[in-house]
Amino acid sequence: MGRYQPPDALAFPRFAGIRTFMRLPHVQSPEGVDVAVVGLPFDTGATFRVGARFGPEAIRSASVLLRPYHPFLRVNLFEHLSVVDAGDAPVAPGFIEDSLRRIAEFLTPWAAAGVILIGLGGDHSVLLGELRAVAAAYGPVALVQLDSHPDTWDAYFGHRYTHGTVVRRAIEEGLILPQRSIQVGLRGPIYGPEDWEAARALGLEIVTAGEARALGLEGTARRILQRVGDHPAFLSVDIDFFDPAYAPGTGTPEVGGFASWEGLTLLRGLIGLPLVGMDVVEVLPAYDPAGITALLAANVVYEVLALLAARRRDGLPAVALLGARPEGM
Ligand SMILES: [Mn+2]
Repeated sequence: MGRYQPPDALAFPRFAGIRTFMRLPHVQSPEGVDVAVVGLPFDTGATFRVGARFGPEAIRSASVLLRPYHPFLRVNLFEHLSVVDAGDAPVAPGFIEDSLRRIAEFLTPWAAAGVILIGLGGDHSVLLGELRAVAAAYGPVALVQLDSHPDTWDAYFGHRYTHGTVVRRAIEEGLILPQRSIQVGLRGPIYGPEDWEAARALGLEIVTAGEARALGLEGTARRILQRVGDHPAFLSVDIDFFDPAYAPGTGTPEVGGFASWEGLTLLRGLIGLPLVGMDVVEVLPAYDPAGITALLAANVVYEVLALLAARRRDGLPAVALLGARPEGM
């Protein structure tokens, strides 16, 4: 079993204990850790509703319901992985560029130690902080983005750092490789065709929600796996990928999205993806009175932990850090 894992829920019930993610140990050093869950409680990069700063707290609270075995991938998460909750990254509320720097600084030693990062947002702008830390460790990564929006605007009200510009900034900073990256789930009213054309012009592959439905969940998963190949990948799940009927608690909801089971099934299809990090962002508890959005977000993380555990179980190697990889990878 992994060095760090949750307490046995049949000896100490799930509703008891301190609310870390899945009641994992709160550990602040990367030694002996395979995967670290980190809260990113920043939300003033949002262009519409704010309040996602309370997302990590809500996701942690919902996550205690999760159990350790994944019946479809037939894997016990903690038999293969040592997982911790590293707490929250420090942020400066209202000051996005400073917060992104603080997030990157907080995450850098974890990424540099080869720990796989799982970020709990926070609005989508936090992705830039995560990618700075991850790219410093692995070089530019393949971004797999499940989202109803491409987040590739150049500016919003003349400002370059918001949750709607984060992917363009990441490309400009050389943190992701557009030719290995893919965005799935785009839909909804947009300001003009340029909103999506800009993402394609940056070299990203786009699979709109309609195209994903036509491809089917398996076909869409195959497209993602083909696009990434064996390149180190970061998976970013904006909870607005899901239909607001399933995820109402979010900043910029778009109807016509995916059901919970569709998204979870798509994630399961990504088995083998060489992940070095992931996040689930834009969970806004104030608009989530029944807690279903936070519960879904916790289950998204569970699916990814299962993918990581299955990769270990199947004997696939950990993704090598930058200095340890042959050139060109
Ligand atoms: Mn987004």
